[in-house]
Amino acid sequence: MFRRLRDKLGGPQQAISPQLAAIYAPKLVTEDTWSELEEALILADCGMEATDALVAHLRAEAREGRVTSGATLAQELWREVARQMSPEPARIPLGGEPTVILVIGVNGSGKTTTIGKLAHRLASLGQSVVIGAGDTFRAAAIDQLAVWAERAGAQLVRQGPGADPGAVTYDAIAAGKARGADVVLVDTAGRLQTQKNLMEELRKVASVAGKLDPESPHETLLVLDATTGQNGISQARLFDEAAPLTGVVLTKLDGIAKGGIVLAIRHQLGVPVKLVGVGESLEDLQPFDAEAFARAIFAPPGDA
Ligand SMILES: Nc1nc2c(ncn2[C@@H]2O[C@H](COP(=O)(O)OP(=O)(O)OP(=O)(O)O)[C@@H](O)[C@H]2O)c(=O)[nH]1
Ligand SMILES: [Mg+2]
Repeated sequence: MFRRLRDKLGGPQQAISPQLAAIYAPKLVTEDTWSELEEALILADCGMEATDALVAHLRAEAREGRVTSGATLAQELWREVARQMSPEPARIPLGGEPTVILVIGVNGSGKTTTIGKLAHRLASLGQSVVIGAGDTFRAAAIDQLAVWAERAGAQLVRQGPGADPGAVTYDAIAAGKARGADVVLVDTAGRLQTQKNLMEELRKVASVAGKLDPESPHETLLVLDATTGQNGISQARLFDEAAPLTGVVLTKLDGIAKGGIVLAIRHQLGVPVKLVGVGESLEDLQPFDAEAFARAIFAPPGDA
């Protein structure tokens, strides 16, 4: 993933932000370095809490004489990010009969694309996949999913536009059970975390998913656009209230040298990143690798 992400970012020199690059350049770490670092981390969407924790850690390292130059600072920074991001492996266990994965998030974050890529990935691992077209809001959404399902060789369970998303979810899980599928992926309509009635609808979808199997949904993945910024925290918090999250999928990581938002989410909500999207094609979904992520976003180019 690291190489692909770096490639996608258009070359190693563009992988980290110019602000971080400037801090890594000087030979000596001075008092100014800390405020510059703080600013660079905020600009990378790390959020105040994670930023404070990182800066405090690095200052302590400096006091111990382990961080003296821009180069040692860079090393310590990306390694600490990797450490913070990897307390547990980001797995999606596939033990359910079938394993039900609910995919949620705001409009345009990449839910449907992620489902297509995930179906493809699972199918290539020999898993049989059913996809539930739970975004019944627009006819085009169902058609878009049908294209992805066909490409991935997955079965699609759909109803007409305007159908009850809970009913589609129920049907998809029932079909998955009847057909002995390994995984059921449920797409949902995009919604703002502040739209109370739509969040209530999501709560219902999650509870309907539990009717055929109390363990279901086994996974509830919040799809988050890496360019979202600090609104991602509010998204994670409010979606989690409607349908308790088991993980985050960070999409569009190919577009920017940001992504610190996952650090903020990990720090403030304890939700792990499980997958990352690094492009629009079928192969562009990768399991989250804390070290690769930390290197790609925080390590200086020479450190690759
Ligand atoms: N560059 C890039 N684009 C992505 C990625 N994931 C999704 N996209 C693009 O983002 C746009 C929206 O993706 P969708 O999958 O339709 O998003 P959605 O969350 O299903 O949107 P709604 O159903 O309208 O809420 C599309 O143009 C995708 O190709 C990614 O990892 N990288
Ligand atoms: Mg969609």
